[in-house]
Amino acid sequence: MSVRRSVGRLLPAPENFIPDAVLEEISAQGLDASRRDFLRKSFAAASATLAAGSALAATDHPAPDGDMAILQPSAHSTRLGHPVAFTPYGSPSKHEANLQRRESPGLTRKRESSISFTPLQGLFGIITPSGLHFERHHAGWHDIDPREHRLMINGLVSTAKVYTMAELMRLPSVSRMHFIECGANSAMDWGGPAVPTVQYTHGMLSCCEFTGVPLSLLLEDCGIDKQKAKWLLAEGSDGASLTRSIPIDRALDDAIVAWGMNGEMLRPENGYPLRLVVPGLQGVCWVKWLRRLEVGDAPFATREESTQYLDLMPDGLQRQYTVIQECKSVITSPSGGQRLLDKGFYNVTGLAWSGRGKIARVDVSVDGGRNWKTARLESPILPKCLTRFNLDWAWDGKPYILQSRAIDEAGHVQPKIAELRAVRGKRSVYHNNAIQSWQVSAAGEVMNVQLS
Ligand SMILES: Nc1nc2c(c(=O)[nH]1)N[C@H]1C(S)=C(S)[C@@H](COP(=O)(O)O)O[C@H]1N2
Ligand SMILES: [Mo]
Repeated sequence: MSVRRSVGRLLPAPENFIPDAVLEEISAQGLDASRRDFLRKSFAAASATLAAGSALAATDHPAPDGDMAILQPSAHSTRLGHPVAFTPYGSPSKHEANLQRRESPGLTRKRESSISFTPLQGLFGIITPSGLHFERHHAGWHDIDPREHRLMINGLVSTAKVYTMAELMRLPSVSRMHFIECGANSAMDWGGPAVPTVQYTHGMLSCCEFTGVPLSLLLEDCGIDKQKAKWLLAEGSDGASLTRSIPIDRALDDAIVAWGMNGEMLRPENGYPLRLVVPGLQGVCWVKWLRRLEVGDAPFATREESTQYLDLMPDGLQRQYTVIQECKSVITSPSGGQRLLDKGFYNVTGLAWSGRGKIARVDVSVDGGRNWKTARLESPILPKCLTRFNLDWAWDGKPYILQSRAIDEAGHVQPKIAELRAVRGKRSVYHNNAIQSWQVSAAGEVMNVQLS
């Protein structure tokens, strides 16, 4: 088995396995032998309990050598804290400042036509906090006045209509959790491992609860011609006038014309005040700052589907209109750029998703795909939504290669990178849903690698 490592060319500050503040504390305590010992012993205890069948019990163990400092009141427990509504709109703790959307250096020439990646390595569960949702703009973002925003529906309908935001928000709404993944997610790794962390390998991926009116309701309201309608054009009101053709069966299924994200109005970067939510379809179809929908009988062959977002096949032909994001998963921790602090228990955790429905199973391998164990899927398990998986693991200090492999309810199995390249070649850009490999060295360092 030959292994290609990431060159680490784009290495940012290391994305640590545990929050920075805690890590700093551990290194600050480096000379404090009793504290260091406590950490060691609790990790060792955790791995011992793991062998006995219960991995979690170890967290209740008191510090074996005693840590008397905890019995002294700390400064903040002897005085008043900040008043309520001190920050009328709350922000994360100052100790979490390292958890950020980040740009990949050198990826694009202009920041208005660029990408910022979600820090998947630092998130729990399945929901992406709104401020950490990845961003992909073709011509920058605007903060549009909702009172002036309009949505037009025209084309193969009996009555073309223009809706104000107030009119849309009076209609019966739905709220659903879905992932959004840019078709170019993991693109940098097509030719070989290129970027160091999961933020860059998989961070064009987010998952939120979206609220809005079902698109089918609006199309019915305008009297869609169901005989002739085959495609829908969605147009954004940014400088890119981004337009994309959506197959009508997808549009009439679970698509939402959305104003809400994670319980509040969309963030401006993500399309405020209105965006199209097309579950399971690649990100470019989720048109932001949505201003127009046109019903047609053929695809519209816009820029974003005739010169961009094409799959270059090994025979040199371009494949068009591949919209569905196929079954995929990734271990988010331990992941590239992190370091295992010591031998003992680790919760191997990650995310799985499929544009075709629910996740049925996730397998995890620690030996580069020779042996697989079925991971625990945590609830909720929803269609076209991220699913969190976990697997108990006791690290014995030897080198390993960690992988996850997702299977969806339609029976699709996430492919190996070699299998994907055999069909799609090495020069593709979009729709890389290959199994990700993270190499753990004997020193505990985790690196992006590919197996051939
Ligand atoms: N109007 C408009 N809509 C757009 C884009 C854009 O640049 N303009 N980018 C698209 C692309 S390529 C992706 S991946 C998603 C990204 O959505 P996000 O920025 O909310 O993550 O929006 C899509 N919708
Ligand atoms: Mo995208």
